[in-house]
Amino acid sequence: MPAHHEDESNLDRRSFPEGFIFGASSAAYQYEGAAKEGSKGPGIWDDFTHAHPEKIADGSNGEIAVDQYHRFKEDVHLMKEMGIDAYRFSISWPRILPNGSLSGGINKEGIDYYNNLIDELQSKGLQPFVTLFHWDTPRGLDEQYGSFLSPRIVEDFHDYVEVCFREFGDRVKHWITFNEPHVFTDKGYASGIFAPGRCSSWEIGRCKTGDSGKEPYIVGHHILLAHATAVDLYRSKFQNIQNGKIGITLDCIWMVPYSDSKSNGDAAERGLDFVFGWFMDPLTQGDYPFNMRALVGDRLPKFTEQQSKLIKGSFDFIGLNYYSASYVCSLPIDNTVNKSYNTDSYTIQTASRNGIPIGPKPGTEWIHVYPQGIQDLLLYTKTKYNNPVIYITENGLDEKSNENLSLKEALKDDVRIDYYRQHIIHVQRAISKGVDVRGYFAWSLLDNFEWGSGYSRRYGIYYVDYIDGLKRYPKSSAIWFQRFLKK
Ligand code: BGP
Repeated sequence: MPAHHEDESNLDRRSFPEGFIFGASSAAYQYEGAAKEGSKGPGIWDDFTHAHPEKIADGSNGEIAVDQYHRFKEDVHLMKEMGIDAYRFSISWPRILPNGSLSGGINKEGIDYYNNLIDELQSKGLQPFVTLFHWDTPRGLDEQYGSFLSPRIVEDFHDYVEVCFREFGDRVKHWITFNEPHVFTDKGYASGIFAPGRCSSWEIGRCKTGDSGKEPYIVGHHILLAHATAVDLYRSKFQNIQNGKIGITLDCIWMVPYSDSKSNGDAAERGLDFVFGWFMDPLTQGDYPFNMRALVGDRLPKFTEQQSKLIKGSFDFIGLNYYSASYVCSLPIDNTVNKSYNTDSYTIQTASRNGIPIGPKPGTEWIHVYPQGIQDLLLYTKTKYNNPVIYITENGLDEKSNENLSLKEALKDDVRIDYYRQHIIHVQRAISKGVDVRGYFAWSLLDNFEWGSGYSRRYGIYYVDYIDGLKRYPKSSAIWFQRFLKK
């Protein structure tokens, strides 16, 4: 029987069930660099950062990032030093299939890179948790048919993941098909602030290329179909032999009704449906949430009976990325507003109530610290979605990059320690209330390229010196994790 200590002073890994995994997370475009090396093909983030430097806070890109492509051995060494059990990284689709589909050939150098990384992890006793898609769509597929806007993406994703299962599945026992389809679709196809930067002209991204009222739902639909097809392939051809598990990572901030009124309570439910239920409902029940079907109407694609069957139950585990929480208010239905994913739920989020923030904001942009939210989201998922196996695949806090700080000052991240400690306690409480959480991954191992903010914000447990040769240094949080994990 695992011991469940409620007392924080006893907090260490022994407070968690045996076999519980602690790890750190990353993503290919944010870490690897070597964007034009190793015969990698171009991806939409390579294009977007070059075409729209104004959309990245410091005008930078991930061309070099933190150069994990060349430094993975050193980084695996840091993971070992920190004492984690697992590393979550993503495979860059255009590094495996340079033009996105099998017709362009399989890139042997890409296969070699991930083989070497996986072998290095294994030789140090670390488990790889592999995300197959963390937002870097191959340019070739975008050019050919609009990538995720077309159902043709399903077949190309199928072919790509088959290569991955075949090449790496003997050692990879946890696969994640997609990272955060909600953020990818919302920011890439509704507000247009992330690649591929599509939106209607009135949206914040001010693009004229897309349709913020339709495209996010089409993209979300094709992601679900691609996901379910990948899971079906894994289950029918690989799982018996390779004995791994497969799931998907979803994001959700926790949503607290602004007041006790029924309308704000309903608004919080709707808010959760539009972010989380959008994917969780099809995955568990085979169709979109009622709220979405009612409010989006004909703009929401429909599943055929066969598709619905394929999607329902297409996961062994759910990955959850949790960072923060928000108050939610109801907005009156207004048929004169421009139709957009961003207005369809008739809710508005606000970080404070009567001038009091929902939680402190020690980081830079949007993270209000609300650790109770991770527990609430876990309990909500257990109750509403029939107690799935869950991994927390991301949780973390950023700080502003400040080149005026001395290295010693920059390494002192007590605020991050506090964040991790409080969230880990709430994960533990959720477990003691019966939520089937099997692991916790911190975002992020290293400071890295952040999608909209470049190198101006730092999420790392290890500091990266961008001025002096990308040297890595342990922050106080690395030492804290080390003690927590080794105690
Ligand atoms: C998640 C992504 C990560 C990482 C993190 C920090 O949405 O999966 O890749 O970027 O968020 O996000 P942000 O820069 O929005 O604070």
